[in-house]
Amino acid sequence: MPRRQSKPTDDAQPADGPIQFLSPEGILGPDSRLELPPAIDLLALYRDMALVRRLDSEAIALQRQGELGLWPSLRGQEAAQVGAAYALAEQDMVFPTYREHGVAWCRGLDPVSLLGLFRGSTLGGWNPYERRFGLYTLVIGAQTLHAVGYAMGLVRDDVIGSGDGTRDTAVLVFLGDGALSEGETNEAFLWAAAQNLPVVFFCQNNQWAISAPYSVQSRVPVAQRAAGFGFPGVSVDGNDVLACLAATREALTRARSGGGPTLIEAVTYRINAHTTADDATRYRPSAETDEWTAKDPLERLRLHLTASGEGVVDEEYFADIERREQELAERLRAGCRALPPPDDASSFENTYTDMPVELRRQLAEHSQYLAAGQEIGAVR
Ligand SMILES: Cc1ncc(C[n+]2csc(CCOP(=O)(O)OP(=O)(O)O)c2C)c(N)n1
Repeated sequence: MPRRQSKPTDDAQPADGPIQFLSPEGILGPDSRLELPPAIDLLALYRDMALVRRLDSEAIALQRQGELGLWPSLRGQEAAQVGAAYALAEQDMVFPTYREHGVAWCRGLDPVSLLGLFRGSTLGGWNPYERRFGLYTLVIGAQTLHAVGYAMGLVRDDVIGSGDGTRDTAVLVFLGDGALSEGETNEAFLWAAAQNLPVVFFCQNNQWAISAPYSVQSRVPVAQRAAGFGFPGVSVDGNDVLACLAATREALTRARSGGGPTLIEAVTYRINAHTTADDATRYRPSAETDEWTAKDPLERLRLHLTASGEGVVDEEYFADIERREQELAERLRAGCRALPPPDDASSFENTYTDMPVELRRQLAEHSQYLAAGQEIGAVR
């Protein structure tokens, strides 16, 4: 049977396109559908997007040098991630995929710890409770159910709806457009709606699930799916850090106050290949990439900061960012090479609370095997 190449139907498109405050030309304007929160620190947003971009390019370089096995690049998605992260309260809990390096950065994770999984030196890399940022999930869609389960816990702990901004808690879970085709994600949506859970689903629609475009996965735009489950869906320009921040802040505020779930679609683009192991030129037209490169999230904020005439940035500001980027790059290079080798037993030990007899036997066998290998190595 031929594969159906259906496009989302025209009448299913949002009337005015995704919510946008900051145009690709760097022009800031209102959007009647959403309030722009006051007192947003534009300089901090730009600084973090720039540092996250450098983190990403440095990790790619480390992969090319053989220091990492793989790296999923976030280039092009900095505004979506930094904007969403700036909307979080300290007590909120985040469930990421494997590409949320920008959110991790804003949550204050040690950036070197992001490299461990991709170097093969750890199965996780950080304590999810220290920064309230879960471990990376490679199983597409799995984290949506983890998030919903966690949100059920928040309801039972009675930490929503009190009106106390330092106590009420929400969950922010990240997913890609491809994850919408997983059963888990649809179960998570259904359950979040049925239980009115304090969870915000933040979908970065970067247009591609490896080589599968969104158009072959769905007949309706991402944000419209929420209506079928019975909660709000909103589409924002994912390359506009302000739209991402404002929409996520509104959704998280509603969730914390007991207003239930929201699906945010951040319309963006994955500029690089899916991972460093993938060749995007095999399936993606370069004109499409060029078109999205012109909508770059950093460039539009830079244009705004330099052309607004407000005198908010001078050369020293950019020089300072450049200095910080260099420091970060050195820290990543040295930190990556210093990561300890993997603990041989950890994949056995971290599977069950009480290790079953059979697994214990397998661990003993594995340890013997490794010990024998080390002896051979010693003889040589
Ligand atoms: C359950 C499951 N099925 C398939 C895969 C293989 N896989 C890895 S990434 C990916 C595409 C994911 O696309 P999307 O959800 O849009 O996220 P993106 O990588 O674009 O951020 C697939 C199918 C997987 N990791 N897990």
